[in-house]
Parts: sequence; C-alpha cells; structure tokens
Amino acid sequence: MRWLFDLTDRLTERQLRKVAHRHGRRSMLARLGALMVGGTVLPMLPFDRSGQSGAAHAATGGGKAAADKRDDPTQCEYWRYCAFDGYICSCCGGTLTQCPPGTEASKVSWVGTCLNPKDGRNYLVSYNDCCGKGSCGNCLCNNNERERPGYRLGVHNDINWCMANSGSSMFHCTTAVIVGVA
Ligand code: ABN
Repeated sequence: MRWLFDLTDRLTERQLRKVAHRHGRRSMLARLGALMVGGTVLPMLPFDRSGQSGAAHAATGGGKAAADKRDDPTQCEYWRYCAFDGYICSCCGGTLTQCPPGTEASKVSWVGTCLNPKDGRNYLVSYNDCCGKGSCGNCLCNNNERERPGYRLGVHNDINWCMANSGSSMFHCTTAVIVGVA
C-alpha cells in the first residue's frame, strides 16, 4: 500500500510543479519582463512617419486605383483636368465635352496643356464653363498645372467665364475639350 501513496505523492508533486511553473510568481515576472522589453524596443523600430504611405500604396495594389482615376472623367485626377477649375460636367448631367441640358458653353475659354498618360503626348485642352444655371455643386475640382494669374487670361482658370456670354452669366460646371496636340 505504501508504494501507492508514494506514487500518488510523486504524481501530485509533478502536477503542482507544472501549475506553479505556468502560473507561479517567477513565470509572472518573466512575462512582465518580456512585456517591458517589448514596450521599450517596439517604438524604436523604424516605421513610415512621413505621411507618404500613399506612395508605397501606389507602388503596390493602390497604384492601379490611382491610374484608373486618370482615365475617369468623373474624377478630378482625370488627365485632361490638369488646369481645371469648376464642377465637373460629367457629374452634373453633361459629359466631358458637352454642357448639361439647359446650359450653354461660355464664349470664352481658358486652355491647359495636359499629359496623356496613355500615349505620353501633351494635349492642348480648352476648358469651357457652362452657363445659365446655378452652381452644380458636384465634383468640385481645382488643378493648376501651368495655370497663370489674370494678366494671362488665356491660361487663367479662377474666373467665371460665363461673364463673357450675352445671356445668363450664372456658372454651372466646366467641360474639357481637346483642341490640339502641344
Ligand atoms: N472658371 C471656373 C470658375 C467659375 C466661377 C468662379 C471661379 C471659377
């Protein structure tokens, strides 16, 4: 009978040691130590603080989305809009080149020179404000590549060109028509 007590003692002792090892004070201290070391070392690891994560994103899958925007006339990133200022007519019931119903194109326009990413050529783009209705309010877009102040009116976008029309001078939205290759 004695051997049975001895065996039970040994098994119990082994179990207790295991439990003590798992939940004991020392193992707790060891865990705390690991946490403290981790907490000190982690902030030292290098990470992108520059706010340029978008660039990294573009280099991977995100680049596709950015490229798609350059092909989409409802997006301000669309390639023809490099010197655009106004509401995009494609978002206002018109199209890239046509004013929405009930509005007419301004008699005077301004031009931009924009790079077409598809063929690598620069195109002369004429921007016409569409006039006769109040502000469309959709897809406001303002890009200023090669744009110049009012003393160079032909490349100045920050003005309501509907003022040049004899009818209504209310500005609604803006179109972008290719008029030449630069
Ligand atoms: N050329 C677009 C525009 C219209 C009204 C006011 C500013 C700019």
